[in-house]
Amino acid sequence: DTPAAAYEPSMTTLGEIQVEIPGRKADDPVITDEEFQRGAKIYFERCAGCHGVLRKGATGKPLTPDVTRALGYDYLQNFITYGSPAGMPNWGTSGELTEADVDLMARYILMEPPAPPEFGMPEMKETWKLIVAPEDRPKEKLNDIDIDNLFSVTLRDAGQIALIDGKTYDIHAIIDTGYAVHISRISASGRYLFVIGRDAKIVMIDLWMETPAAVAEIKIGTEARSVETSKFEGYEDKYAIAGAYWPPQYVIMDGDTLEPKKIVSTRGNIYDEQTYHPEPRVAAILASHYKPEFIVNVKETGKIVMVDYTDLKNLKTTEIEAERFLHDGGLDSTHRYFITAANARNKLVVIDTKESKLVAITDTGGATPHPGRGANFTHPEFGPVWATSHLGDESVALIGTDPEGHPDNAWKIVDSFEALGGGSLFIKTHPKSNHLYVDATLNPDAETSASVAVFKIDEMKADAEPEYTTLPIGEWAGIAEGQPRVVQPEFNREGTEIWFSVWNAKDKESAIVVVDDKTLELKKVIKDPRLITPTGKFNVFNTRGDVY
Ligand code: DHE
Repeated sequence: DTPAAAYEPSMTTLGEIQVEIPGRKADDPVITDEEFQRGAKIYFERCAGCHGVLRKGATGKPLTPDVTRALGYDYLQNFITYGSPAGMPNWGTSGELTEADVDLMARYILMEPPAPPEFGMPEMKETWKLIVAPEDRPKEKLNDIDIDNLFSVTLRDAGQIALIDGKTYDIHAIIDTGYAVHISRISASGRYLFVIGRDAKIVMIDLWMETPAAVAEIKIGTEARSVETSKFEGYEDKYAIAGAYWPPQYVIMDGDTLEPKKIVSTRGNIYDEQTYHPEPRVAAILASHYKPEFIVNVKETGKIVMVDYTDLKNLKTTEIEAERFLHDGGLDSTHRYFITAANARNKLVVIDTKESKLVAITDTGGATPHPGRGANFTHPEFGPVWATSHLGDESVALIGTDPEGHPDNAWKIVDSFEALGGGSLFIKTHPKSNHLYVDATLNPDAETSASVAVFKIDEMKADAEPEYTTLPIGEWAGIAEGQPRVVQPEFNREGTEIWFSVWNAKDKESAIVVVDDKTLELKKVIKDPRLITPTGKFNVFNTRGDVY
């Protein structure tokens, strides 16, 4: 029962395709039914995230048959095998796909992409399970876990999360969630944890139970990445929202039960060209602290939609023209401004969540900004800034975020400097920390991808490139086998320790490495056979309060 099983391939175009494939006679079928099914599954699991379900392209290039047939089988087979410096993984030489699968995929993408089915209210209702009704849940917290200092750790390939104690490092629970779990978000009260998998399954976990466990679940599509809950005063824990890659839509659900209330399609016209796009995927979603609104990034059409959740029947949305390929982002330290990356356009977009208006669109000067939620700190000379690192190069860019105190710097890139190398996914600091941490997870060099750069904030200067210390996190983890990558720094509740995932292959040992923020010394290596492929870590307090 894989998510790809939902994809009903359409075989109608097969007879029309003329492509020369080495080793095949002209009248051999290009692909068999069985191969097509397998190709659809591999495409969903490995390729759709970047190239889109309909292969129209986003982070990755378009792969519609007009493009792929012009490139031809040999080119595609080579490209899938060896990858490219622009970010295409080397699926063949890394061993992640066999030679036979590379051959299959090169043939598969010559075909018309199968249009996966829609997923509306009947389908959602069918998958919705209220496991424990609100009236049957605990009336008070039944465990002695310090919930605010709990970490929800994604165990990506196990389809689970681990709840790890921020003080004792004990694993309180391992909970089954969706396929290729992506992120966790926490309700405003801190009681409910929402986890979403790539298969668009959301699992809602009650942290008050004696042993925290799932109380509701639902599937909101066939592919998704984002989930969030209402945070505005008076609406705490009232609604949850999730955004799907397929079908392109967002869904507002009851915050207590996950009952779907309202589905809104994001299909529409691209903001600048004003031409129709059939697959505008929903990327990051944040909850406004200033208004009863959700902030929804719509990737391919380049729009940020402010969704007012006070009246779902007469839904008011404000559609902001931003930039194409919106991906991830976070709030500034005052929580008033939302700063988000239009990654394939090398831009940051700034939204004022108090006025629900565009403030600025700024070029970062780097290639493919990828901030996660970003990092807020006060630069000694530039004042309050928000930082992003980049997937496509080694640079870190700082954008001024204080229009009142430092108007000349506001929404401008005030500084840019080098960290370890390209392939960075996440950057992090904490209001109590003097350190800025930058990973290099996808860097091709094994040592670099297993290390983290740390900058001292109080030593940063306007006219000098800051120096950094390299922490050999992977080495500290003491893992003998595989090529573990270090990913996503996350602080504990007090802001005294920072946690890193050491992300290895599914069948190899992984770990979480905890570093003392003051001394930059190793504090703890958390290892457990159940910690399979840890990626994201979400501290309950920092996540619900947007502390980063
Ligand atoms: Fe993510 C956040 C999409 C690959 C780990 N990822 C996000 C968000 C989006 C997204 C839209 C923002 C959610 C929000 O804030 O509401 N990620 C995608 C992709 O489309 C992409 C590029 C390819 C794919 O097929 O999924 C992708 N992401 C990855 C990974 O390879 C990572 C490292 C491991 C994995 O799980 O697949 C990964 N993504 C994460 C993490 C976050 C995230 C840990 C949350 C960061 C945070 O601090 O909030």
